[in-house]
Amino acid sequence: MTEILMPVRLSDSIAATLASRYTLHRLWEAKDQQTLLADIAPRIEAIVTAGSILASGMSFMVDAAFIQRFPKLKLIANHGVGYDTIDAAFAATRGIMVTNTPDVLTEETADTAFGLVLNTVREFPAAERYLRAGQWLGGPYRLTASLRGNTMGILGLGRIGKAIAKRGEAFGLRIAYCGRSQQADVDYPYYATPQALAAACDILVVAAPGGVQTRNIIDAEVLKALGPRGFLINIARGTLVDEPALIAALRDGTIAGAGLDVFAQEPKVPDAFLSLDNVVLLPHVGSASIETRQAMADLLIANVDAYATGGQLLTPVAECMLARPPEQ
Ligand code: 8YV
Repeated sequence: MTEILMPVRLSDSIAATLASRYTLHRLWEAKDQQTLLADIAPRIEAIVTAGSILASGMSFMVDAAFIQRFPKLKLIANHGVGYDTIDAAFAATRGIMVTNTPDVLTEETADTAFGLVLNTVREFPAAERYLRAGQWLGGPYRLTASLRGNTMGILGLGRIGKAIAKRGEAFGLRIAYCGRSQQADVDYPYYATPQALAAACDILVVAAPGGVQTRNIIDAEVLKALGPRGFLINIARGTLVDEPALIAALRDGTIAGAGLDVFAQEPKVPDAFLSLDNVVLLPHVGSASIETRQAMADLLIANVDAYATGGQLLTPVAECMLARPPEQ
């Protein structure tokens, strides 16, 4: 029977389904993880993991050194669209396929992004705190910025970025974007750098993949370009934002506010954010609805089943598509 390693805890129903079909090893439960790994590594054919951990805390890196411990490894199935914790390029060179869960979470994540936009610009969470604290009795909540007529800059105009853009248009925002390259079939104005995009927009939404290539690309210079009436929204990965620079920019008014669903070291959130009023903070709930998480789980399991039955993987990541030998 196919042996699968689950290094981190995913939902209990994912583990139960996999355990009913395969031999599943739950690494996070082992008292001595190294001994378990040494024992099972020669037999493991698939690793099932997640970019950001649902229940057990810190991220688990499926890097080159880890991958090399498994001589029979053929599949790394990721729960989530972002797979920055997996060295997919290295896996591809070894003929190991990596799958993720795109599309099924696009609309949910875009909804979350737009919820953050509204909450950040119109200050709804702060206004609610004001009401609950009984302060309304002393006078109305202060007036906020408005959405309409502003420009929303999207860093990373992929599937999720485009779904956010669609929502932005419905709310009367102009859209602009920045990405690795200009897209021929997209009419929105394109900016070649995050700084140029920040200078041209009022609300900068980060929707690009994490990983070494995008680490800290939202730095002090980008925040300065966004300016004192600008807002930063991040629903991608915390690693794209230089957090100390963002904290400084929120403190000294370099930007007006921020809405964050993701952080550099989840689930740890820098204390400085908690004491700031001009930032809205969410605990990485971008895709976290019952329906969407079920769809993600179904797709993850379908990829594992496809591998185990010799079928075609549903959603291999780009690195593996390129490395795949031509079809016979
Ligand atoms: C999940 C995500 O929180 O898809 C992603 O990349 O960040 C989220 O949908 C995460 O992957 C949970 O496993």
